[in-house]
Amino acid sequence: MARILITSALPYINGIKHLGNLAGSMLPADAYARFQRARGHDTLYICATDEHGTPAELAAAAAGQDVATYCEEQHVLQHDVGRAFGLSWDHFGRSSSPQNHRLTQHFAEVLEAQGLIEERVDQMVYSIDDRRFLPDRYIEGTCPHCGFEKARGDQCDNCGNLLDPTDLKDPYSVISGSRNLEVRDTKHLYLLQTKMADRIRAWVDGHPDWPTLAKSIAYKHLDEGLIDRGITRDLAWGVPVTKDGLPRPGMEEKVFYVWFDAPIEYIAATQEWAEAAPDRDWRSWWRTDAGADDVRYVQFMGKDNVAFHTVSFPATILGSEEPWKSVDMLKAFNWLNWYGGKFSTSNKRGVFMDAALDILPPDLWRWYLTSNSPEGSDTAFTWEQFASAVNRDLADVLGNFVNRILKFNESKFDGLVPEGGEPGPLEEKLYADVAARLADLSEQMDAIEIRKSAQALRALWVVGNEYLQEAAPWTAIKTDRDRAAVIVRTALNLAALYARISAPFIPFAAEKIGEAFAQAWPPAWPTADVAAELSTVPAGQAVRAPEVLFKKIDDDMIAEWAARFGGAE
Ligand code: B3M
Ligand code: ZN
Repeated sequence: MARILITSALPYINGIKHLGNLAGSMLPADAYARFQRARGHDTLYICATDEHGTPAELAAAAAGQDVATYCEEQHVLQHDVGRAFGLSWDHFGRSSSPQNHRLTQHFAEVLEAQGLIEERVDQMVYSIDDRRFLPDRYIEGTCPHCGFEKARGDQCDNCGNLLDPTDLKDPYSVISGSRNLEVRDTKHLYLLQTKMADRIRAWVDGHPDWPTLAKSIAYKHLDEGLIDRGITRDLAWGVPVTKDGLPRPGMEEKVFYVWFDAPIEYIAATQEWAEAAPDRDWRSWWRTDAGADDVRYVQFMGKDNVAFHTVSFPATILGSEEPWKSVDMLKAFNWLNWYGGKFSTSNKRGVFMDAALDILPPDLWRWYLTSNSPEGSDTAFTWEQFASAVNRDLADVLGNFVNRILKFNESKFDGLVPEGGEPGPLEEKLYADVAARLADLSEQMDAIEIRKSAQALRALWVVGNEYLQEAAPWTAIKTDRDRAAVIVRTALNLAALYARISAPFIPFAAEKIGEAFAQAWPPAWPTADVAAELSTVPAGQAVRAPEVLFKKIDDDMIAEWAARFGGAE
């Protein structure tokens, strides 16, 4: 039994996330976690809301709430909608937790002791009209690298370069639009990443098995040369800056930069998880001096978060010289776009997690978003593709197979798994087909190839339909009841197997199918002995067809949703 630690990028607190966020981090992480648990591995899937920074403060102000109350409410909303999507987090924490405050302050103090943090008098952009220093994200301007005119103070979304706000040309305040900005002196802490460049490169070199997307982003930043990063901000909401456990003189009004504390929350959230029950040990997951050496740590994130996880966060943990576990496999995703443009909260473009569940069950979205995972390149959501994934894969292939065999069994064998007969050549061929495709599915899941895994799963569903078509129990029943019994028994067992192997992707429908066959739940992943796996539902057992598993999507529904959510223009 292996131990597998999984984290997905922490959803930011300012509102329910859209389907693109889900597709590029939490959903694939969940499918992977479910798969590894089914295989019997000791699996811990940790996520949390990322709650600090200016966007949280401003969103709270816009909602007319104080920021702590706002975050508390939004955390519950995100938690609940995530659960409703079937996200099987072992813990969904909060970066504003006391654990994260303590750990963030600990890292800063240790890094300073290692000579990797220093105080610098900094020039920060002050907005005279807004009467405040402007944090990175609230300054936009022209990117010095590529000329993009809406580059943010922390990063250019066009060329991906990390930025400092003072790098921007022709900057303006995002809050007021004012260009009445001036640069003022203010003292901040800097993380000396320049001193860490060689170590971080050596560490990245040690991970040749990362997907190209993750490696190329990491090396791009290393090749361009790391810069020292300011890790404090002039804000009230966040982790206060300390020295020796007390407010740091001269920095009483400052907090750590949200990107400094957010990844630390992966660890702190594990502490939150551990503190909720006596038999849980966070150290064995995160400290290599306490057993974490044999943990395989897998991170899931969108490509815009890769730099922070391959440069900034490693600088924090490696720089501490303490025995922390670092990531083994970094799975990065491209964008899921909305009809070629971006999802946009402010312009109400695209579908958000809560609205998605208002109109359709979670499995339909889960299937579309995994079978069309933005892995190799950006992917565009369209209602037509979505309907096709639902209708052709779920309804016509899986749903049809399960429904057909259960209904046939009800009408011909009174809903009891039929007895009699011996498997023949068609069954032998089926075992071989299923074994080969099951091996493929397991291999793709292990490799975290989400699209290929979905394809392999679909191929397994197709095998069942082909088997039924060829074996034709409706013909056999007229002349040879024993032969019909073998076919029906085999097909029923195949449906039960589908429940088990489909659970990582479509856990709700899978469980419904599993219930029809009284399968132990959550299910164990099948072994390679397919003949044995296809005789676990014994003759004589009563099985009952579930309600319609997947309702089809028709053109009227698409027209209605296209009007409601925007789309092709
Ligand atoms: N919250 C994602 C974002 O808002 C960010 C991920 C943090 S992972 C430690 O872009
Ligand atoms: Zn740029």
